[in-house]
Amino acid sequence: MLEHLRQQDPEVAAAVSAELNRQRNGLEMIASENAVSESVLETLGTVLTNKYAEGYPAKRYYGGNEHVDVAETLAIERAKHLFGAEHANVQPHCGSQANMAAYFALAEPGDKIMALDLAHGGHLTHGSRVNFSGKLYSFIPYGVSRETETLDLDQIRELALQERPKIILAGFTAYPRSIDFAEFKKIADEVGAYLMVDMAHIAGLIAAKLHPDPIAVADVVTSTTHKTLRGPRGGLILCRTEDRLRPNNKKNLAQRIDSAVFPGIQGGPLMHVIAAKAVAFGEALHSDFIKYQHQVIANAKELSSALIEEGLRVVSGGTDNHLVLVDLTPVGIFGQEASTKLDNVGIHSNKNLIPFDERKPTDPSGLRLGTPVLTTRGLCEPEMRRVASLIAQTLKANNESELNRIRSEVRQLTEAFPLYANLDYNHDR
Ligand code: DSN
Repeated sequence: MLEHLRQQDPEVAAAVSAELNRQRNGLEMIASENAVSESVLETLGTVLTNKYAEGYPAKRYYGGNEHVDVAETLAIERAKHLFGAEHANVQPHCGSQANMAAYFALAEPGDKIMALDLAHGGHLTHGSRVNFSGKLYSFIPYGVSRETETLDLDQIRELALQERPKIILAGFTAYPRSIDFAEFKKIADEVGAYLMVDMAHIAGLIAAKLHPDPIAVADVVTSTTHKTLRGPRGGLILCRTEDRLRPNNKKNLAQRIDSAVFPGIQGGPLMHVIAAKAVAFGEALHSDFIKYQHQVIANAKELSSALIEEGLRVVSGGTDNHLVLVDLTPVGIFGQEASTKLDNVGIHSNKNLIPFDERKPTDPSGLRLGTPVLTTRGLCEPEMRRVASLIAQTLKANNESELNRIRSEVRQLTEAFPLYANLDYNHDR
């Protein structure tokens, strides 16, 4: 494979091949990553990348779109079916653009939006001052309770009553507990706000009906397609057709979302990615996908319990989803050193702020660990215990021979659960 690339551009080919080896030989525990199927990979490398298709199926600005229209319509229909949504826009290039389009459709610059503080598990596009969201809108951050480290819906309600935001945003990047979207909806209704949900991290769990459903209650749901959903890197927006708060608006909600994406933010959609989204949504409609998501959660729970037994503190005492947020303080090490040490033995994670962290984001007190990729490779609960032990040993290790031994145990585990066994980027097939 890659025969043309290897001949024409050996430097790029070498980087691609080295990345395949890195993914194969390491334990990928970044909670927002996954490993797509070979069908998704194949679709990404097709001639659909050549096509300009500004507009939407059957309403394009260029000719020759009859085949990409089929791919985009499949993606839209499968997304709607998978999530029970009235309307789907599959064009956002990424989650940030999905969120930007949702804000543009629901609010005006300067309007108030309530969202979880980044330091408590929110996202950059949920109002960070260095992001477009924080520059264009007036974000009111809410937090988790200091005692339980979980959302305090009473406090959120009080804040909403006081601030009367245009949008209440739920859905987070480092929150290990399930989210009661129906309660958020009650608060939104009480204050006359739109409810927006960013389900990027938990979209796969929602598709498998293993997490409370936001689609039934929210006005707009944004997502990425590459996390637990296990599709290509990209964004997705689901929404109601009608605007329940402003039914007399000239354009309905679905139309406003579509025009916010194109021509509002983006030009030509990435048709190879949209076709790959269709493939991934098709895979997610299969019963195997539900089994996979069950195992993702079971693995995260096992990992969490085993890490606690190893002496680490787990934020909120456990997990309901695919991720575990670890407080490293009990082992006397911080996020930067911990993630570097783990990278060196082949366990990839990310340093993360924990709620009420007194340290800075570049070297916080926590580590975020996720199970989507390991579960895709076939690791189950017994292996989670072994992984937890390897993590704890690495964090406590203080000499190179110990780290070498751990590195070789990681390698044994990755060889027992191969990834992309049929891909060979170094030889012709
Ligand atoms: N950067 C992603 C994450 O890791 O959670 C969110 O966009």
